[in-house]
Amino acid sequence: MTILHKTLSLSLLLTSLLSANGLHAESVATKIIEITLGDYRYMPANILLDIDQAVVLRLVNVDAFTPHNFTLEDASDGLDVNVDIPAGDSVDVHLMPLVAGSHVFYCRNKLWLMDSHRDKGMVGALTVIPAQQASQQAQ
Ligand SMILES: [Cu+2]
Repeated sequence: MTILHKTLSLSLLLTSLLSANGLHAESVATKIIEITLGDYRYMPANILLDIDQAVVLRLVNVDAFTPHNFTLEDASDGLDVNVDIPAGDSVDVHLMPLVAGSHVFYCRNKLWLMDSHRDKGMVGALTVIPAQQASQQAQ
């Protein structure tokens, strides 16, 4: 293959990549995952995130009187969250998962002399999928 051919195919490749990006601009926008908090549960309780993909967790507390919380402790890979969600309110949490792996999240609320919300079942798992697995999933 001559240099001219190589340059030409490279520029064609770039053009098609750029136009593909243009077409998919909407889907590349930050993904929003809605998690409902209520009745001492997270729904869904198992969250899958793609590595290096910014995401918004929209935490919606549907309980009328009970405040909840979302705690995820892993400062090493940018997943360090501790937010309170008042009854009937919602909070957006922006995450950028940088390391593949699985993490537990839970509600740290507890009334005096009562079981903690975590003990009542308010716990879930957030799993960050490596890039290779994520692209296989998309196919
Ligand atoms: Cu709670």
